[in-house]
Amino acid sequence: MKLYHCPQTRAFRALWLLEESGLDFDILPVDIRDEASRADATFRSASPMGKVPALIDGDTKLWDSGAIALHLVDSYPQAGLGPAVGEPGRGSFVQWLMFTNAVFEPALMEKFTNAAVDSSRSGHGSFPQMIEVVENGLQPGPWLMGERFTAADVLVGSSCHFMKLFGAMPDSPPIAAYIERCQSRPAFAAAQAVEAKASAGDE
Ligand SMILES: N[C@@H](CCC(=O)N[C@@H](CS)C(=O)NCC(=O)O)C(=O)O
Repeated sequence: MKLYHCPQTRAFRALWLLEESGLDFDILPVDIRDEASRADATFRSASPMGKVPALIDGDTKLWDSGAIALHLVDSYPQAGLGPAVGEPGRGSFVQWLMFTNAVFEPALMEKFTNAAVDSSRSGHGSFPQMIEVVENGLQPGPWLMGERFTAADVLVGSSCHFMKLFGAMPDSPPIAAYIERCQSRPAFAAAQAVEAKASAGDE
């Protein structure tokens, strides 16, 4: 597998997930802050919107972190990234897997832009609603799927981590503790080490 990656972007999620999986992968660096790099034809054939992360797995090209997560869970069950089709908890897992890109991120954007939303019309509801749902989802915890850490925690956990990093964190002890649990995972640290090397131009 090959991962198009750029440090300090949403590509971190895919990197963390691959580190959790134990699967082999190579990194293809792309600088999304540089138009020439973003316009590269080979990159664009893997990522039509010129965004990262993008993953190439054989003939399959994926260019959204949620899609990448679902693909890894289903194609590599041995990696144990989430319940397989037919296993208990699969439905609830898929719900959480979709939550980041469908609800969390649009709600965070609402917060960043101070946009006034009609929560009954916006698909994501509102920022406070989103936070409440995450807090409830973490009961009883420690992870969204209870005792089992899954790819859904990589997506939601990385969004919580970025929310804190960008100063949009509400006063939420359960989410603060969840971020700390995510950050203490060896795969999270491994992904951060890769990002640090990449930022130093050594990817
Ligand atoms: N829904 C996508 C969003 C990816 C995305 O927006 N990535 C940003 C970096 S955080 C990007 O590549 N932006 C480059 C651009 O659009 O110019 C995912 O989660 O994979």
